[in-house]
Amino acid sequence: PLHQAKPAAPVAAPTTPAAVTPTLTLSSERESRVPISGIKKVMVKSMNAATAVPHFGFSEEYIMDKLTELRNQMKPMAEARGIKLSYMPFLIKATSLALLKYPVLNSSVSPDESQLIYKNYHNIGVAMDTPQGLLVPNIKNVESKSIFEIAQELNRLQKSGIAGQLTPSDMSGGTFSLSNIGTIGGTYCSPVLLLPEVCIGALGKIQKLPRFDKHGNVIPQSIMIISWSGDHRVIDGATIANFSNVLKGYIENPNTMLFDTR
Ligand code: CAO
Repeated sequence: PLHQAKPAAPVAAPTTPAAVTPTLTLSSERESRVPISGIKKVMVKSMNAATAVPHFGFSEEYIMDKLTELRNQMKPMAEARGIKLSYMPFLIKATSLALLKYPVLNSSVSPDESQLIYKNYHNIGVAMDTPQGLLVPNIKNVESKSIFEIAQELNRLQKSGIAGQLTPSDMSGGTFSLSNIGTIGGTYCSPVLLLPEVCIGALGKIQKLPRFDKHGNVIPQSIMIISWSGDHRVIDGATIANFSNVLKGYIENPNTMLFDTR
């Protein structure tokens, strides 16, 4: 599950978790109780709120061969500039470009459910597994950032997350979220909305799988599945499917991003 952490104060330095550490031997105590506090308490609240919203699910395969090749080519260049380049910056940019065509996915529903609020900025949240728990800082104004600038910001947020130094500003104002569960493992997922956002995507792990080419031959392809959840009060299946098709175009032919990137 996801939650939008909006703590009033910056996240404190990592605390020693009171949680039970996995061991191969069971404690002699029959049960033990651990308080649900801090970030975990925020998660309880935001996830409870999300259950009030009907979620619509949609999954698609995205062929990653060309993006893998491009990333492999650019990774050393980014490294020479002191930046680690994963797939995420490309996927975040591609998402923003697709959002330009389907802006309703970057909107939110007003609290009284009488209006849709379109956001003319793409603050894309990235779910992070941090020592404090699951946090979702966002990259501000992705629509006007280059892929390199997105990578720089993602590196900064990742380092801050590990150091327990993400700020309220890093974590507030998100308009859309991506969760790369594939870094840990797994293919399909059923992500929970981070209200008031109306769409979230969970990225599965990239796998080499057999698929048919247009001549009917079996070929190996690098495939990633993205599972989307949308707020079905205001987002219909066709909108997510159309958005996904545009995104698929950018991911599967990443050079086409050059046309539309500012
Ligand atoms: N499939 C296969 N490989 C992947 C991958 C995927 N989906 N995503 C990333 N990788 C690769 C990266 O390219 C990188 O490879 P190299 O070492 O060759 O460069 C390596 O895995 C490690 O990537 P990373 O984790 O450092 O960086 P990232 O930008 O891909 O992801 C972040 C950043 C913050 C999203 C990730 O570290 C993380 O925390 N993921 C967990 C998110 C999570 O908990 N989601 C669940 C939310 S719901 O409860």
